Order: sequence, then structure tokens, then C-alpha cells
Amino acid sequence: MSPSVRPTVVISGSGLWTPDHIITNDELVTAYNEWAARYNDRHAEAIAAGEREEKPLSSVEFIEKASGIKQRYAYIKDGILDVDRMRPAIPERPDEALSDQAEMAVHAARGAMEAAGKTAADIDAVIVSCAYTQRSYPAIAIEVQEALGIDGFGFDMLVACSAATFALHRAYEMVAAGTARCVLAINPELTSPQVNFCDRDSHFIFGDVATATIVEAADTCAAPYSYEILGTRAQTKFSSHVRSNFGYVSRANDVDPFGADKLFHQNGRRVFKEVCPLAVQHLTDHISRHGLKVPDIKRWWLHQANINMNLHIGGKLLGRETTFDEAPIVLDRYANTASAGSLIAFHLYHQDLKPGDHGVICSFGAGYSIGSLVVRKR
Ligand code: CO8
Repeated sequence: MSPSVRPTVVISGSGLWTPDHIITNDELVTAYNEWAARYNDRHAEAIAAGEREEKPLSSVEFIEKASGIKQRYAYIKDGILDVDRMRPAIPERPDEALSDQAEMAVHAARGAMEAAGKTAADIDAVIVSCAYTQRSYPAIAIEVQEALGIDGFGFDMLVACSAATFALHRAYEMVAAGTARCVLAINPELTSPQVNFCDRDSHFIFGDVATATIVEAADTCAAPYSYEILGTRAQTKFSSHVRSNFGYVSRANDVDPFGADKLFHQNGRRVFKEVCPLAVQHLTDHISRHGLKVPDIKRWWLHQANINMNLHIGGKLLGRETTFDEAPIVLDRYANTASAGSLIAFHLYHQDLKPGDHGVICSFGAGYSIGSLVVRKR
């Protein structure tokens, strides 16, 4: 298809589902410190003999200074602060019931459909894209498709931090190619089951949430707020500095499928140092492909992992500190929500832009993976 006959592709609606339960830093640190004290008591002799390492204590001050995170939402709070458990207690559902992630996805999807003025009959494809899916098959997307009564097709995608932006890239391409009229991309980020709440380096980082986005051709769009997608850019570079070894092969490896390396773990310092310059270069290159310069961008909806990371990237781009208006921060309330962070920022802070204003949605993190979309308010 020649570019001249490609339809204009737009984002016409977004949805956000936030769990009912909040965990503050104070609650989290109290539980962890109690767990660590008990661990150290239990292993006092081995620690004194140098056979085991003492568990260091966590602190609210460190968390807020190092990350900017003040609280996070939990899909199920029960169990996370229980010193004898230190993980959420999520009851297993029967095969006949909607799965947890499908339920989260349906909530967010309904919000996006309402914002875009779409019914199930308007949608041709469902993508569920996030850091983990709770099972391998059938795809969560097909379950969501069934729950919402959508014909067509659905599939799941995993790209860690960039799952949401990469799914929007696929949605854009499908609409541009004419293989779907309208695509629903959803990110049910159920991160809490994979957080090691016994690790002070990472116990505070993640929160649960679901976001959803409608992508369609401009000529079917009747939404009050919509954004033309001018272009997409994806970039990956292999790194093990953010990693989870959880997977179906553990059974054959004869190892503990829930060992510490099977949960989220990272070298945060390295990630910070290596990802920031990649993201700055990526963003600069992407906007320049569209003839845009940094001052032409009204809003940067950036990945939400760490406030210092966003301030650093914003500072490198603008040559000065970014304002909240230029690069909104949501991680203080939501923490790192894996791929959903930039879309939470977009969802909460997009309606005030004026027609013709440019913005950039961008994710960066595990993989490493960086994904961006340059958009223009219609
Ligand atoms: N309380 C007190 N002290 C602490 C704590 C704590 N909770 N944690 C660490 N410390 C200590 C460290 O042990 C260290 O002590 P010492 O100097 O004695 O060794 C000291 O504080 C400094 O530690 P760091 O150097 O690690 O501190 P940083 O300033 O680098 O901050 C961060 C740590 C906040 C992790 C920071 O490095 C960061 O955010 N980096 C970027 C990480 C990032 O963006 N990662 C991408 C995340 S991946 C993603 O977004 C999606 C993945 C898939 C989803 C997974 C879902 C579960």
C-alpha cells in the first residue's frame, strides 16, 4: 500500500482501572523490617559465623528519595504485609470464572471504549500486552474478547516495560494496513505476585493497575479527544540487569520455580545509567524524523519507574528541569506499573492540550526496550 492511501490513525480513547487497595511506604517498610528482624534472629548464629548475610533494614526516607514513590495500589492487599507470608493471597479461580487479569483488563477496556464512543461491534482486534500473563493459554486477550462480545481476533504480547507502547505500535500498523478498523490494546499489569517483598532493594518498586487504549482510523473517530499518531519507534538492546527467570522450564530444570531469581530483580544503578542515555537519544531521533524539535513537544508522557530518571531525561532533553505540565509524574501515587506508567500519565493528562499540540508517549526499561509514539492533538 502506498503511504498516500494509508488511513490517518488515531488514539481515540483511553481507560484506567485502579485497584481498591493502597499500600503506603510506611506499611511496606514496617512489614519488611519486622520480617528482616525475625530472619536475623532466626539465623543469628549463622550470621555471627559469617555463614549468612544479615538482612538490612528498609526505610521510607530512602524509598522516597531514591525513587519518588510514596504508595502503590495492590490488586489484593491480603498477604503482602503478613510477615509470615510476604506475598499477596490471591485465591485461584475455577476455569469457568473470568481470570484475574482478564477482569482487570475488562474494567480498563470499558473505560477506553466509553471514551472513544465504541461498542464491541466496532472493534476488530484485542491485544493484551503486559509484563506477565497469568497463564500461557488460552490467551488472556481471547478471554477478554469473549467477555466483551468482540468478534475478530485477540492475542497476548510480553515486552516487559515496553509492552504497552509496543502493543500500540502493532495496533497502529494493523489500522494503517487495513487489517483491522479498530484495535483495543490493554495492559493489565498485575505485578505484585512477582515482587520479592523480602528484598529491600526492590520491595517498594511496583504497583498493580490496568490501562487500555483504542486505536482506529480517523474517518471512524467520533471521540471528543483524539490524537493522530504521526509515527512509532521501537528499540531493543539485550540486558540481564532487569530480569525474571520465572518460566515453564523450571519444572524440567528441577529448581525451585519460586526462588529469588525467578522473581523481579535488577541492578537498579546500572539500569538507570544505561537506559537514560538510550532514552534521550531515542526520543531526540524520533521527534526529528517528524521534523520536530524538543521545544515543539508540549507534553512528554514518560515511563514511570523513578522520578530521578524522568527528571534526568527531561533535563537532558530540555537543558533545564522539566515542569509537571511538560512531563507529568504519576509514579508517586502508582509506583512503577511496568508498561502501564506512560499510559496512566497520558490518560490523566491529555485533555488540556490544544489542537495541533504535539506530544510523545515513551516507555523504557527491561529488555532493554524503548518504545515511543509521536502524536498530535486533533
Ligand atoms: N531502604 C534503605 N536502603 C536501601 C534500600 C531500602 N529499601 N534499598 C537499597 N538500599 C541501599 C542499597 O543497599 C545501597 O546501600 P550501599 O550503598 O550500602 O550498597 C544504597 O541504599 C543505595 O542503593 P542503590 O544504589 O541501589 O540506590 P539508587 O539510588 O540507585 O536507587 C533504585 C535504587 C530506586 C532501584 C534506582 O536505581 C532505580 O530506580 N533505577 C532504575 C531502575 C529501573 O528503571 N528499572 C526498570 C524497572 S523494570 C520495569 O519497569 C518493568 C519490568 C517488568 C515488571 C516487573 C513486575 C514485578
